Amino acid sequence: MNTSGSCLLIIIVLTGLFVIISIALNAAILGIVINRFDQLKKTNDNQEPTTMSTTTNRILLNSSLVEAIRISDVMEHLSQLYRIALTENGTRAINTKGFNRTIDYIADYLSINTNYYINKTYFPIRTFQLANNPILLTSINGVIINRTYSTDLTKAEFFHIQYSTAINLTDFTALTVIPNGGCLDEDWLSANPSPMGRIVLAKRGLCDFIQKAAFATTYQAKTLLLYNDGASSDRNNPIFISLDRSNELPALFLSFDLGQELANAFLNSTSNASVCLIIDLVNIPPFPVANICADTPTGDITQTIIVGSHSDSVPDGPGINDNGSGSAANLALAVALFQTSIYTTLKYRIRFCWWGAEEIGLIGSDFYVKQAKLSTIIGERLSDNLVNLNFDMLGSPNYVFGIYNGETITNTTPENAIPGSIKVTSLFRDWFNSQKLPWNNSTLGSGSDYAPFLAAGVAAGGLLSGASGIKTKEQCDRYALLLGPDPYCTPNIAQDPCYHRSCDTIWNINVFAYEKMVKAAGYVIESLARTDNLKEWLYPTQEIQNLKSSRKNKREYNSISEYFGLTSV
Ligand SMILES: *[C@@H]1O[C@H](CO)[C@@H](O)[C@H](O)[C@H]1NC(C)=O
Ligand SMILES: *[C@@H]1O[C@H](CO)[C@@H](O)[C@H](O)[C@H]1NC(C)=O
Ligand SMILES: *[C@@H]1O[C@H](CO)[C@@H](O)[C@H](O)[C@H]1NC(C)=O
Ligand SMILES: *[C@@H]1O[C@H](CO)[C@@H](O)[C@H](O)[C@H]1NC(C)=O
Ligand SMILES: *[C@@H]1O[C@H](CO)[C@@H](O)[C@H](O)[C@H]1NC(C)=O
Ligand SMILES: *[C@@H]1O[C@H](CO)[C@@H](O)[C@H](O)[C@H]1NC(C)=O
Ligand SMILES: *[C@@H]1O[C@H](CO)[C@@H](O)[C@H](O)[C@H]1NC(C)=O
Ligand SMILES: *[C@@H]1O[C@H](CO)[C@@H](O)[C@H](O)[C@H]1NC(C)=O
Ligand SMILES: *[C@@H]1O[C@H](CO)[C@@H](O)[C@H](O)[C@H]1NC(C)=O
Ligand SMILES: *[C@@H]1O[C@H](CO)[C@@H](O)[C@H](O)[C@H]1NC(C)=O
Ligand SMILES: CC(=O)N[C@H]1CO[C@H](CO)[C@@H](O)[C@@H]1O
Ligand SMILES: [Zn+2]
Repeated sequence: MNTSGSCLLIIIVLTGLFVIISIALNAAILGIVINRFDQLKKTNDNQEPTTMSTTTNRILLNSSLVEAIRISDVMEHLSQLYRIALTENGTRAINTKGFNRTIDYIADYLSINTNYYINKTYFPIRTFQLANNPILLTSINGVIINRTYSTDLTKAEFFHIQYSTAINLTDFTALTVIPNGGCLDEDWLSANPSPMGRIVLAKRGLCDFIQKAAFATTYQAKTLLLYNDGASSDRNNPIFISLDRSNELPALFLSFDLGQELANAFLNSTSNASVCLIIDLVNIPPFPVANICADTPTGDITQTIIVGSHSDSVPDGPGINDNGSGSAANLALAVALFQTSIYTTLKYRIRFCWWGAEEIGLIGSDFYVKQAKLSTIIGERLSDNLVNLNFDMLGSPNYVFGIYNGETITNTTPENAIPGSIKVTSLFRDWFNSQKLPWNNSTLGSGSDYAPFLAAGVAAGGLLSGASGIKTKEQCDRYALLLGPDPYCTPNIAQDPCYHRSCDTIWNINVFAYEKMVKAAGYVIESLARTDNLKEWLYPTQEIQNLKSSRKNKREYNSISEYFGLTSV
């Protein structure tokens, strides 16, 4: 008997059934969701575009990419992402099979349907978990004290620091106090004895903790003890801080009193201060996460337009609007650009990227920017990246047509990035105005993968249809002026009530809004790519010079958390 033969038959039948069911499911989902919003597509042609601030007036009326992009293709990709989440325990979060299958789907689809260069880059993600409470013993003039660790920081003499590494130092080891808080090389060079191999003690202030840790690493300290500065009554207790995920030093945070006691003992030539400590962590090996980028094979590799979205969801849900909607749009745009051969006529390289691990802190895009800063390979250097467009959530059910506003860039952003970001903002506004569509400003802050680019001085822009922000009555009314009454516009609830929840499914997409957003994205990509001297347009030397002289000089940021100031000074 040929069991393998009958088994094969069953597999064929089952596969066939699955394909039929899949197609039917897709069609049903598409049909229902599209129908639901069809009735809303009644743009009033007599309506004048509202006076919504300045634009570039540079409309590319025959944008081929806008014409080529099909919302049905975008929805098909979104259905595939939803199906992946359904079969993988309802999530596409990093370190799950749902995430791996998401990036495989994107990479496979691109390699079958385009001739783009596809690059999957893995990077490790560290997690941090204490196995036991840390222990800190101090010895001052031979008096040994077991210091108090407590999650009640008003009682604690010291506290752990997130992303500290583990250490088991059971011999008393001498201290070196770093003068002036350790924010400059000269502080570390003048410290005596030299910090190398010793436990260093640095006071809060003058620069942020991540910078102090970076110096401690550079000067090869064994462990970093930070302590509060007592500058006011709320600066006595230890505080909870986080270092970079890439931090390689053991570190603890001490109260002002304890830090002061150790520092005084160190500075007193007749006395002696040393410590021993144990930081015991759960040993979770770093797990790999990937970014995928796909490059058009033509176009100047030293002038690249980066079109990004993130590929992961939160653990709690399938992440179809957040941020599957950005990923699916990005994929459909990439393939449409290829299939129409538009890419061959563009002067610049377009690089489509799907960043991993956005949801836990923009890790994938930050990794990309860090690598670019280090790279000397032509085409991979930071300077080869002209602009970043970010498409995160595009189909929020109670949507706004949100355009990242270059004027809202944080004042920690290097000046280089500012004029270009404002121009990109205008391009998006041009499109919405020309289509007689309303739009809203959205903050270009720290919420998504554009942030590492901005922090590195690369111009950025993009779209956001709304997350937990509330849609106002005024907004509904204002949108209705241009779009006609919308029965789905619900005032006083979130723009995406399913944001970061399990109900962020294929039903959570407003297809009408989604289509407009995807077309706006297509318009801006093509418009930028057809700009004659894009570099000069985005980085006008004189304007940047003027900005520089009018603002106080901004420094380079070593990490995204430093840029955001997550680690207070
Ligand atoms: C349409 O776009 C093409 C390609 O950019 C351009 O050469 C042509 O002049 C444009 N036509 C019109 C009518 O704008
Ligand atoms: C599925 O998710 C539930 C709840 O989030 C979790 O407890 C369970 O371990 C997950 N199962 C798998 C196979 O990942
Ligand atoms: C995802 O893929 C990576 C790389 O192939 C692999 O190391 C990892 O174990 C996979 N994760 C899961 C949860 O399957
Ligand atoms: C792939 O990306 C990595 C990281 O950005 C880069 O180092 C490498 O050169 C890229 N490879 C190709 C073939 O582009
Ligand atoms: C210090 O205190 C901790 C917690 O109270 C305790 O677990 C540890 O054994 C003590 N160590 C010494 C050397 O006394
Ligand atoms: C620390 O090292 C000592 C011996 O050097 C060992 O007895 C102890 O179990 C270690 N503790 C931890 C938490 O690893
Ligand atoms: C300080 O410690 C060193 C070694 O730990 C020791 O030799 C020295 O006598 C101590 N000095 C005082 C004043 O306790
Ligand atoms: C320095 O330490 C010695 C020995 O512990 C102590 O007697 C003296 O008061 C200390 N001096 C100062 C200025 O704290
Ligand atoms: C959004 O834009 C509309 C104009 O379309 C304006 O009336 C409304 O105040 C804006 N809402 C917010 C929250 O900015
Ligand atoms: C968007 O913000 C700009 C200022 O940056 C303002 O001039 C404009 O009126 C705002 N537009 C809307 C629709 O809120
Ligand atoms: C831009 C946006 O809102 N999208 C969400 C996608 O995921 C990131 C992480 O949650 C959120 O911060 C963004 O808000
Ligand atoms: Zn999210």
